[in-house]
Amino acid sequence: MKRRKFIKNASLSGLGITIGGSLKGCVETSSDEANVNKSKAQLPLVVATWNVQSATAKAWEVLTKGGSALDAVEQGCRLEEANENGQTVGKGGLPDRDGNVTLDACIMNAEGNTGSVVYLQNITHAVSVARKVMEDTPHVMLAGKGAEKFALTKGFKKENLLTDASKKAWKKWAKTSQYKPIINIENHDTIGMLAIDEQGDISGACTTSGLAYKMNGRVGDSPIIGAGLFVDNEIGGAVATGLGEEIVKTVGSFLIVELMRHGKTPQQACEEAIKRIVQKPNSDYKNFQVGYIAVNKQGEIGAYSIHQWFSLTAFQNGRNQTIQSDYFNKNS
Ligand code: SD4
Repeated sequence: MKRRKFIKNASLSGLGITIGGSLKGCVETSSDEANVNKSKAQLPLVVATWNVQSATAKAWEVLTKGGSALDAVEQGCRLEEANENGQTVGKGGLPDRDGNVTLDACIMNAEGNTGSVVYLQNITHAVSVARKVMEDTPHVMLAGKGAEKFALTKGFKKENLLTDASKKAWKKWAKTSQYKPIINIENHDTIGMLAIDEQGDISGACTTSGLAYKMNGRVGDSPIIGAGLFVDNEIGGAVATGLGEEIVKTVGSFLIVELMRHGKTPQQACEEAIKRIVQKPNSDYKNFQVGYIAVNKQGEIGAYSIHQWFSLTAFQNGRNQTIQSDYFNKNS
């Protein structure tokens, strides 16, 4: 006879994060099923920064059709890049202070290969250009005009990425031109995504238009391997969002993967990486946001940010859920 018991979704309950309403329910399962869950059932999985359920659904579709983690993260990120309403990624991204939309993106596969583009203009799907850099060139990073030229030779379409809405926002900002590189704490669409496929292989991707109204030429963490993204297929992966300068200075994603290598859970590793930022002498952390998500090879997920309102979306065990991350600055 089946012994019925109620368990919480193991990996999400292990997060130590504030679980949103939709996650409060329990999963009904038999003990046999529960045992399967322990060893295997967390795979495949996809997890991404912010509330990007359409993107995680796309990646999940790829994974459940037997697709690779690499294809899943690329396809998931492309969805956000094409979404003109998202103003920190791809088409519709807010421009730099001179009105140029410039994209940063990277991708990393289970073999430890990587490709990235920085300061890419006029091409919506920066993540796919990054993949082409990885697969079709002997290099890991292409920048600016060179990256654009390369993309055009690979058949990418040249497009104006500055939408009317973003142009209007930029014109409004330009009236005062106050440059405060302060990340909007509550809501973002810069997407960092990690996936583990049915084979257990891990890949990740990250794509963004960077800080709104940044200095012309500024590049953030998102295309920098080790900062915005890092994957080690033996251990796990991590991705970052928030104020890129702080992520670069602490090599955050690499740090998280190394901490997991040395025995930390994804949650503990994300918390340690955030502490490295906030505990620096004279850290101005009260005025900026950084958030990390991580997965390990066992399919456990972690997430942590400096301030409240960082969210992550996880598609696992057939459920696509956005949850608030736990955070450091609880007294603010
Ligand atoms: C950057 N980390 O360029 C990116 C910005 C970001 O949500 O994550 N925005 O610094």
